[in-house]
Amino acid sequence: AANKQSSNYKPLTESDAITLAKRLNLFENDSQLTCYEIGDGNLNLVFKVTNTENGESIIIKQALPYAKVVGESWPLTLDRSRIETNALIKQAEFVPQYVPKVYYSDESLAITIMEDLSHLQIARAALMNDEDLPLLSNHIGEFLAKTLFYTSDYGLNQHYKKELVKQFINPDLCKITEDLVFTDPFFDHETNDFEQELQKDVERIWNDQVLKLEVAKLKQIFLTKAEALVHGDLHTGSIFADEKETKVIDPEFAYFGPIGFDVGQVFANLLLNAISREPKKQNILFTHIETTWTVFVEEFTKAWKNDAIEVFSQVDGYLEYVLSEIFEEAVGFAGCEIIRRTIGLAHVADLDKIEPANKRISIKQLALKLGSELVKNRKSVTNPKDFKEYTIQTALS
Ligand code: SR1
Ligand code: MG
Repeated sequence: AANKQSSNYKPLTESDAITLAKRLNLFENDSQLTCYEIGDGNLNLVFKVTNTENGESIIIKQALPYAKVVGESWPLTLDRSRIETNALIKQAEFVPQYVPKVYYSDESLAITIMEDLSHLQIARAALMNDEDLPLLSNHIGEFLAKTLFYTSDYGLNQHYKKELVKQFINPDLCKITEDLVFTDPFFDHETNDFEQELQKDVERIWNDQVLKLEVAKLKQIFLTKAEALVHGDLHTGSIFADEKETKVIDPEFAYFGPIGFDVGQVFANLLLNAISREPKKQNILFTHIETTWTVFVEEFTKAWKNDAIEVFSQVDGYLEYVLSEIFEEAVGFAGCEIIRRTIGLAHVADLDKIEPANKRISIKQLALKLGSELVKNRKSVTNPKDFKEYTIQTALS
C-alpha cells in the first residue's frame, strides 16, 4: 500500500514539536524552547527546536503522507521515515563522522529526531556561492567506499546481507527514481518541466532511440542490481559541509541497488555546478570529481584487501573488474541525473538560478547534450579526468 498510516499519525505543528521535545527530555528541564519549520526539500517537514538560553538545538524530521513538492494528489509512504532512520544508523556503523546522530525515532509518527547541522551549509548552496569546500570530495569518496563496500556481498555475510535487503525494501521511493530519473524525461510526460525555448532539444532526446536504449539498460540495472545499501538520492542538496566537516543527510531513498548510482549522482551534481559557472571557475569541480573517485577507489581497495569475505576477492583482476563496472555505470547514471535535473520534475538551483535567461537556456542545452553523451558513451569515459574533456568538447560541438 502506498500509504499505511497508523491511527496516531498526524503532521506536527511547531508547538507539537516543542511538546514532543519536552516529553522526550531532549533538553534540560524548564528550558525555554522555540521551534521553526525550516524544511525546504521536496518531501518532508523539518522542525528546528532551539533552547533559547544556550542555543542548543535539535532537528525533528517528519514524513508527510504525500510529496510536498506536488501536493496531496501524490500520496507517498510514511515508511520512508523508518528507512531513513535505519539507513542513518547503518551508515553510522562505518562512517559516524559523516552522518547526523540519531537521537530518537517513532515509526507511527514517521519522525526521526537528529543532530542539528545548521552550523554547516548545504553543499549545493555553498558551491553556488563559489565556496571551495576543500575536503568535500575526500569525505564523500570515503563515505561512498565504506557505506557501499560494507553493505555489499564483497564485505558482508550473504545471509545477513539478505536480511538487510528485506529491511530496506523501499518500493515507493524507488518508483519515484524509476519514473523521474529513468523514464519521464525521455518521453513526453506530464511531470516534465522545461522552458519553451528547450522544446527542440527535448524533442531530440525523446526521438533519440540510441539514447533511449542505453537509458533502458541503466534503468534495468537500477531495478535489479542489489549490490549494496545505496543512499539513493546523493545530490549536493543531501550534503551539509564547511571547510572542515561533511555530513550526508536524507537517506530516505535508501535501498539495495547499484553502487554506481550513488557515485553517479555525486558526479552529476558536481558537473551541474561546474557548467553553471564561467569556464575559469570550473576547475575546482573537476578536481572534486577526480578526488571523489580517487578516494573512493583507495578506500574501497583498502576495505577489499582487509575485509573482503567473498572468496573470489583474491582472484587477480576481480577488484579491477568491479571498480570498472561501478565507474561505467556511474557515468551512465550521471548522464540520466543531468538530463532529469534539466527537464524533469525536480530541478537544481545551480541551473535554474542562472541569469540572464538566454545564458540559462544555452547552459541547459549543454547539460542535455552532456547528459546524452555520458549515457551513450559511458564505456569510453574510463577516467574521471575525462569529464572535463567531455564537458569542453560538448560545449564546443
Ligand atoms: C517527488 S520527489 C522529487 C525529487 O526529490 C528528491 O530529493 C529526489 O531527488 C526526487 O527525485
Ligand atoms: Mg531529500
